Amino acid sequence: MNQYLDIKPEVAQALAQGKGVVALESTIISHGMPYPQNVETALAVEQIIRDHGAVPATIAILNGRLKAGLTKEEIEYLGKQGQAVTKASRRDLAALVARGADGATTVTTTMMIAHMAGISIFATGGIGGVHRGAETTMDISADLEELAQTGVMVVCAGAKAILDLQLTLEYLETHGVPVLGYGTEELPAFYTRTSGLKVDYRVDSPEELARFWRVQKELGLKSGVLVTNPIPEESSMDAAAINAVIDLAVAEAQEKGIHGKETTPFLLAKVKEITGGDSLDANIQLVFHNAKVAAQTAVAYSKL
Ligand code: PSU
Ligand code: MN
Repeated sequence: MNQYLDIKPEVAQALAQGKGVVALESTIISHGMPYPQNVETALAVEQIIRDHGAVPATIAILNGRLKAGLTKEEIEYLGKQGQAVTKASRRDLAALVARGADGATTVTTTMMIAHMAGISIFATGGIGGVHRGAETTMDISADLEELAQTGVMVVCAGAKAILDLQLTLEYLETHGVPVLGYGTEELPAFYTRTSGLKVDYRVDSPEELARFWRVQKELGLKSGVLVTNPIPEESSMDAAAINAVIDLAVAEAQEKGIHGKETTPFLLAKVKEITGGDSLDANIQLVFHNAKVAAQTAVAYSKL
């Protein structure tokens, strides 16, 4: 057992009994949504996972401890802190632990801590990827590297078009990360159900996802798997409208010379600022949908 890791008793018990457990990230709470919707969403997501027979484990770093499973109060704390909490990627982990500091975990660090705890299925909203213009900026999210090397299944709604989705798929292909479409052959683009790009394989049920995951593990493949689950039709946004907003946000980030770890939070905040409540609502609904699919898959996986 990792000496820096605390597994919440409820989560530890579920793991010991071979029950389905679903990991959840905390950057989506601190940096992804405003208070109090962030806390309400995080708690509702945990409830959805329970309603589908699995146990949620929201992941973060608190007082230098790697936490697999948070209390309601801890989720509330992170939500209120918001952007004041360090956005913790792989390179931040040792520094935060050594200093006894707090960190909100991205997809990368959530995968790392989930894997340490023995949790292999994780639900979120969108992942990081290859940014537009990465051929000169070299801005590629550490999330892709983590998918290449850490055996966790990540259920998301694809990635936002703040990224170059085609290059993101190329990168995942190079690193041998399977990209699955849940009930679709097309890569969803977070706010919209389609992107015009194809996923590697279409999968139509939690049982099929669970079998795929079981075989990936039994083959000794160490990488993760990306499951892309389209936003529910009734919550999806108009592609032309949202893409116009994203173009504006990307242009402003370039003008202002935003770079490094600030880029993604800047773009997300800009899109939210321009679109107001609509994009937030879509964001919440797609996370709920991903939580449901991940919980069903975790339960199916626990029965194999
Ligand atoms: N994309 C979103 N919402 C998010 C993030 C990305 O649509 O909340 C967050 C996730 O935590 C993701 C991180 O892991 O941003 C990626 O940041 P970067 O691009 O700096 O690697
Ligand atoms: Mn980056």
